[in-house]
Amino acid sequence: MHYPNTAEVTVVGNEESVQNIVLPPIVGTSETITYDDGTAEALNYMYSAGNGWAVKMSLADGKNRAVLTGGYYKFDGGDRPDPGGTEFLVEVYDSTGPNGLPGEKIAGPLEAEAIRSETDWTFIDLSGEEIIVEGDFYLAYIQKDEYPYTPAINRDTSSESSGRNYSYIDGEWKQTSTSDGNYMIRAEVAYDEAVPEITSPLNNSYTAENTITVEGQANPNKEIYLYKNGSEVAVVSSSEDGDFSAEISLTEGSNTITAKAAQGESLTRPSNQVEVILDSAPPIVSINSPQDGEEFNKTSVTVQGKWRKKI
Ligand SMILES: [Ca+2]
Repeated sequence: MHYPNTAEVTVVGNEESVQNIVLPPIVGTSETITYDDGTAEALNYMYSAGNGWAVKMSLADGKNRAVLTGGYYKFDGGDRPDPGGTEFLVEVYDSTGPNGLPGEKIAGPLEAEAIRSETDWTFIDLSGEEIIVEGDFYLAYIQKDEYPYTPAINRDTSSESSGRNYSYIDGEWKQTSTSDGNYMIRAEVAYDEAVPEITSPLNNSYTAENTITVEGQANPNKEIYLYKNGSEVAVVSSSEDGDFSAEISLTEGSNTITAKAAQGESLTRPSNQVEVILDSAPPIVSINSPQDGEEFNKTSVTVQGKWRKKI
């Protein structure tokens, strides 16, 4: 697993250009998120292309961000369906749908090739795709071709249902019956510990102040680069505890703030993205009730009015 890196390459017409780009390795840990027991007792396939299944993946305790570096899929090695096929699509969704269902598609459809085997898993290398997952996410198997020209995904029915299995039929995600067991899809993630995290302000904050203090966590004693709407606006150092803090001036409207840390001669991936909306125009308030000069013989009164922003 590596950090992304960019380099300028000069290309001369009609000549082959070769340039090696050094990718510093990720400092962190890797994990394969697994909810099946590794042995298949059943299989499934859909009749229509475009349908499929997904497993809801949760990051390790205390982790809220990771790079999805690969997916493992277990396809059946038998002759169902006949003749079957090997092409399928990989898709990744976040969990922002209703009740935590798949929401936004983070990646895909990515073309993939299934190994149909009684023993071997199909590993899809996603490390070049820069798929960042934040919290729960779904790794999906989408059927590229219709029955019977498709591989069959295996199910582990000998262990208890994880409650994390979902079907995608005619554009709709639904949790599968617990009797389906566990669809055999696993996710390989890397926790890139060098990437800073912005802890304050919270995403989608509103302010009327022209400057804001951005606070976060990073590795100790690192240079932290802060960006506003894609432009570098501050460089600060993290403390021995890894804390950092920077004053940033805001522009009217939306300010998208991210941070990167120095990592060798390069920079890390960007941190979580925090949007701060500067709304410095005072609201205009008009009171409809009570009327001016109106008198009451009670100790409380309901005031009704409207406020609107100047545009
Ligand atoms: Ca099993």
